[in-house]
Amino acid sequence: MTKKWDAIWTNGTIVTCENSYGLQKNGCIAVKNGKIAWMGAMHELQGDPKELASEHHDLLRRCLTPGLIDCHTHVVYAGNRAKDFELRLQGYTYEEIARQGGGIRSTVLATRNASEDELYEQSSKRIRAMIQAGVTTLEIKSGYGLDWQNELKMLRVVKRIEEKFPITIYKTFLGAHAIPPEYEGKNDAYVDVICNQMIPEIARAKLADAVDVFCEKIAFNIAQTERIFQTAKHFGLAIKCHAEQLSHLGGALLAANYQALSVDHLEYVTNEDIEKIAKTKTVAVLLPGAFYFLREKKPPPVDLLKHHQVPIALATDCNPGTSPLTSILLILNMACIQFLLTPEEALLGVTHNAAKALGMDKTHGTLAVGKVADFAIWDIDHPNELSYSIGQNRLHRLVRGGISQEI
Ligand code: DI6
Ligand code: FE
Repeated sequence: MTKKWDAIWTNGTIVTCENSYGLQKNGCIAVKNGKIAWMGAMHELQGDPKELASEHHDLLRRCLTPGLIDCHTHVVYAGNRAKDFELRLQGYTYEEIARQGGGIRSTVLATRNASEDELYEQSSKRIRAMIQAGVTTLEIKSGYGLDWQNELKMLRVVKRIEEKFPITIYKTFLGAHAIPPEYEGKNDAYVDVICNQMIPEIARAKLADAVDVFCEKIAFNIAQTERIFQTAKHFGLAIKCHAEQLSHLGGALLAANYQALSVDHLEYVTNEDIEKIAKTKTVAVLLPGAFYFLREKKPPPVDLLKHHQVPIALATDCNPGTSPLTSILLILNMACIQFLLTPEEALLGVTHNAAKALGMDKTHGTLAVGKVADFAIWDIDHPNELSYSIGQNRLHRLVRGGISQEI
C-alpha cells in the first residue's frame, strides 16, 4: 500500500527559522516528493510513523533546522594568498598589497593558469567542508577569470560542483571584481567588455542568475557600477553589490535603487543610506569573516539596520584574500561576538534572510509546509549552541530534497 509520506522525522526539536527560532519541541516533520508535507507535535501524529511514511527517522531529541545557506562566496579559485597574509602582518594594508599587484590579481593569475580539473579539485575540497558545516544552498561568484574564457571556466567548474555535490547553487557573475592586468589604466574599456559582451552572453546562455560589482576605490566607481547594473537589469539578471566595505562610495544605495537582492559588507554605510534601503526589499549581507581577517575597526551599523528593520543575512565570503574560511558555523559566532547579533538573529541570517538575499525565500530557508525539504540535523539541545561553540561541529545529518545524505 502506498504510504502517505516518503519520510518522516519524529521526536526532535524543530527550528522553523521563520521570524524567530520558532521552536517546536517533540516535533515531527514529514516529506513527500522532496517538499515538506506536514509538520506538527508528536501527539498530533495520527498513527504509527512507520505506517504513515516509507522511511522513519527518530531524531532522539536532536535539533532540526533548515539546511544552512551561504549566500556570498568566492569559493572557486586556485592557489592561496598566504604570502599576502604575511605582508599584511608586516604592516602593509589590503589596499597597498592590491595596488602592488598582489591581492585579487594574484588569484586571477593562479586561476587563469589552473586547468579546469585543477580548479575543480581545489575548489571541491572547500565545498566539501562547507557542506560538512551544514550548508545545503550556496551562492558562488565568478570573478577570478576576468576574461571571457576564464570566467567561463569558473562557471563550468561551478556547474560541475552543482552536478557532483548534494547542494543547490546560486550563480553570480562577478566580472566586475577587479580590473584585469591587460586593462590597466583602461578601466572604462573593461566595463565596456562587461556590458557589451559578457553580460549579454551570460544572460543568453543562462550561465548566471545575478550580476555583482565590487564597488570600491580599488575596483569600480559609482558610474561604472551603475552602467553594469543598467545592463544586468536590461538582460533580466538579478543584482548584488559589494558596497561600502573599505570606504563609502554610495554603492549600497545605488544597488538598492536598482532593486538589488542584496548589498554586502556595509561597514561604511550611513544612516541616510539605511533609511532609504529600508524602503526597498534589499537585504543587508554582513561578512564577519572579512572584517575579522582584515582586522577592520569599524563594524557595520547593525543597530541602525535592526532599527530600520533591514533584513540581515550572514555569509562566509569564502575567498583567498579576505576570508579564507569555509565554516558558516564560525560565521555565526563571529557575527555575535564582533557585530553583536543575538544567536537567534545569526541563525536567521544563514536561513530565512540568506534565502531572501538569493531571492529564494519562497522555497528555501525556513521550515513550512510546501518548502523544499532541505534540513540540517544537529546533535544539540538548543539552536543557540550553533552560535556559541567555536570549532565544534555537531552536524549529525543533512537532508536534501527529503533525502538523507552521507556527510
Ligand atoms: N570583497 C572581498 O572581500 C573579496 N572580494 C571582494 O570584492 C576579496 C577577494 C580577494 O581578495 O581575493
Ligand atoms: Fe565578497
